[in-house]
Amino acid sequence: MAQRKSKKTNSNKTDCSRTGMTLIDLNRCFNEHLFYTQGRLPLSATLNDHYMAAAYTVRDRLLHRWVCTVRDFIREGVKVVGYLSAEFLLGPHLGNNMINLDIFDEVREASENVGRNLDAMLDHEEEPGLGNGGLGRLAACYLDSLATLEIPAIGYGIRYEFGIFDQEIRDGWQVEKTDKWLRLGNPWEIPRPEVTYEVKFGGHTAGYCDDGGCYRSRWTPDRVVRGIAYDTPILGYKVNTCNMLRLWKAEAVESFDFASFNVGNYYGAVHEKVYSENISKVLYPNDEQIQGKQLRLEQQYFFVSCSLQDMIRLHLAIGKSLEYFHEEFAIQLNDTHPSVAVAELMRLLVDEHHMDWDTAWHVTRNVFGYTNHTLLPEALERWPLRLFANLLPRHLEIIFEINRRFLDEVRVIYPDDEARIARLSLIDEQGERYVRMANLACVGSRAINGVAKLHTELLKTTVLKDFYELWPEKFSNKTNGVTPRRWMVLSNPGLTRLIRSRIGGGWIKKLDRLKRLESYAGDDAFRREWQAVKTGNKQALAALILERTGISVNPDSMFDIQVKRIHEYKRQHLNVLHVVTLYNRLRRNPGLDMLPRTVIFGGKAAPSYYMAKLIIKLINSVADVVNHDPAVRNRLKVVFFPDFNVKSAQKIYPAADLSEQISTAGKEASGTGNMKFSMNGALTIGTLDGANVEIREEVGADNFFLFGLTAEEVARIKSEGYDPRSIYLSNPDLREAIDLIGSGFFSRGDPDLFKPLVDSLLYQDEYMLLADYQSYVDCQDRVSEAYRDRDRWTRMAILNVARMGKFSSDRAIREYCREIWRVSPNTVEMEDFGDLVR
Ligand code: 4GP
Repeated sequence: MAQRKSKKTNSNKTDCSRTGMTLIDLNRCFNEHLFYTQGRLPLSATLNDHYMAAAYTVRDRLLHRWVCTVRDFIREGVKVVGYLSAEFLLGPHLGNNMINLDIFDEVREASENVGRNLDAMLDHEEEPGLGNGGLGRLAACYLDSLATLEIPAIGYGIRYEFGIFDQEIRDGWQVEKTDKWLRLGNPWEIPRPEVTYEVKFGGHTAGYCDDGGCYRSRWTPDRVVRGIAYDTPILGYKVNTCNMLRLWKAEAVESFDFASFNVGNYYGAVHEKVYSENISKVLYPNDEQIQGKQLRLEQQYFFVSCSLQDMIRLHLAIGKSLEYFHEEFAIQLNDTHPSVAVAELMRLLVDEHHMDWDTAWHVTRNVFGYTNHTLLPEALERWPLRLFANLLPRHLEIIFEINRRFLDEVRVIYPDDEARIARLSLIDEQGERYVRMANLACVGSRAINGVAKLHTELLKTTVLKDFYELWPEKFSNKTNGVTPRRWMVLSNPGLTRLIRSRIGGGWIKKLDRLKRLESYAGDDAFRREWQAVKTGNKQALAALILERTGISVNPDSMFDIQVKRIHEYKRQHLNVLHVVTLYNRLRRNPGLDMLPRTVIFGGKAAPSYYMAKLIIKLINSVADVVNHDPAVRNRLKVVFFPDFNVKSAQKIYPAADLSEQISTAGKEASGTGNMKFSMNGALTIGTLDGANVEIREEVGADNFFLFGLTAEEVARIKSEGYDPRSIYLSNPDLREAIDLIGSGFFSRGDPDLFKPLVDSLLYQDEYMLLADYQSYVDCQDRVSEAYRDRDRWTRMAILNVARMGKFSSDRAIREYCREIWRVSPNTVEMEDFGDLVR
């Protein structure tokens, strides 16, 4: 055993409890942490003590690799990726790190040796929910792939004290609860009180002449906040590269205002502390109400400024001049949230490091890349000019100067095209003036990308059309991907074992190798084993559903699942219309031979998004009626799984038979849940939207249930005048479903409850549910038909998994590295630090 383990890693020591990888080392380390870190004897240790001891045991191994990685950062002078993101939706660390260290079985044994079940410990971990959904989870997958591909990288973000709210369901409604993820401590982070930067806000600017006679601007702020670094190690899969995620916590520069304190004003004295700490207090749910929230802009500027100051410090530490900053760092802007970085880097270079404007602009324009994640107009950030000027007066001056120079260039290319110039301007001047963050990101970056082929094409022809016409060479597509480590190996151990038994484990790093599974699709024995794995996963989910909701579901029914944020464009209510249609069929014909289905929903609604919350209430109301109607006889069950997050997602994706990806074509930028479902052997029912298009291309049209209008058709019908009411009037099944909802049947006789939803469908139907209804229902009938032939279904599922290679985040990161960041891997050699680590 010891022999085998020492081969697995570069750490060939077998006698070191802090770095060794044998069961003996791990056992010893675990007990030491229980005793010396938690201060417990095994007999008195709680589940939390055991979890902490396991976490520290694993963390010791990460830190060993981290130290070696950092040593290379400095020694090699390698180019580093700085990934700036306001969100990192990491999910629990323990299991993932055990997978990446390849010590899962050993830690399981070590925990059993102290009488603790590993699953209970994994379950105990609070996940850092530092993100809303897709964009934040993508950032987490990308960190995993960067480390796995041995690319030196630092993720930069905010250490929110409260992450995305916890969702409870009360009387069918969503209720938001504060996410207190730090309550029991966080063993995965290392505070760095010595790595701090000051961030200024407000005040005014004044011009002055420096010693060399140069005109400069001096910013006198009215408030200064300190950012403190908290580092989380991010280890790659079976490599020694351990990158870091550096999150900033805001603190007051002086915790107490002694002047106030001395005159007895205690509350006045702590005011600044409380005020400053607010900045990293809470993650904003991505809500329409965000626009105009000063604290949100403060958060963005706060983490961007700390991160850029940190990168500049690291750059100067290796003895290089700042003129070469863009050769040592590639900085990615994860959406527009960090795009104030363009102005801040200019400020740091010009004002603080006294670089001339042109050189600074050259560096800035060459260091940034910008990823756009959404076409929804309400999500395109813009800040009222007044608010921006009050908070960041110097940055506004810089933005004006960038804009002046930029528009001069544009005028040369498009003389007299004032309309185009107005559209390209960094400042929106129609009515109240705004700073347009997407425009700032485009002007300040050397590369701009969308996140799926269709999305990138739509970017070029709609929201960023003018920029595309100006700089076509800056644009490229980088279709999203997800990490198979978390989303297959960790979430679906049964499937992983089965796949390994046939084609080995090479696919975990080279997902294309799953192709080799294709030849097993026709193998009876393999298909049976495959079905057994799926059934096991469904039984586990059924148990969890019972525990969380009290609803008992039948694992032999088809698990038809839609989990994602609740939004009208994602059309959870189209799924509900299908459920009601099935229910109507059963009411009409109680003896109907219907394929039993369990329709499972999950997802959070932004707290101020009324329609999304009403959709949750509708799902629960329909569930209540359908699940209790004896006439249904368990042929249809509806579940709303509360508090969908990374942890529960790991149990949900592997249990799905059918994946619902039913957004209005042209609205979902990419989607990544669609990839996770498919990798776990679910078949997709979907529209030609986002990455669905490419998933279908890969798995083959025969293995994908397609329905609905295309993005082009959506646009055309809209422009010709869309009339949802005429569809309602001409389709009896649709009318029956909508009328049943409108009648109060699902709302204890109250016809008003769902009226806003019904009216919005009948009179606007912005997301064209009615136009796609019949096509969706027909497609669902084909799904049921296909599922009845279990062998055929399983064959299709195997082919789906076999052909998902493209959707590994490793592929996506390789493309970013090659085409945007121009960085290459650096193999980290382990070093035995002698007595230092014994
Ligand atoms: C999401 C997009 O809605 C989703 O389609 C995409 O897969 C994901 O980003 C990652 O690229 N956008 C957001 C957001 O999460 O906040 O805009």
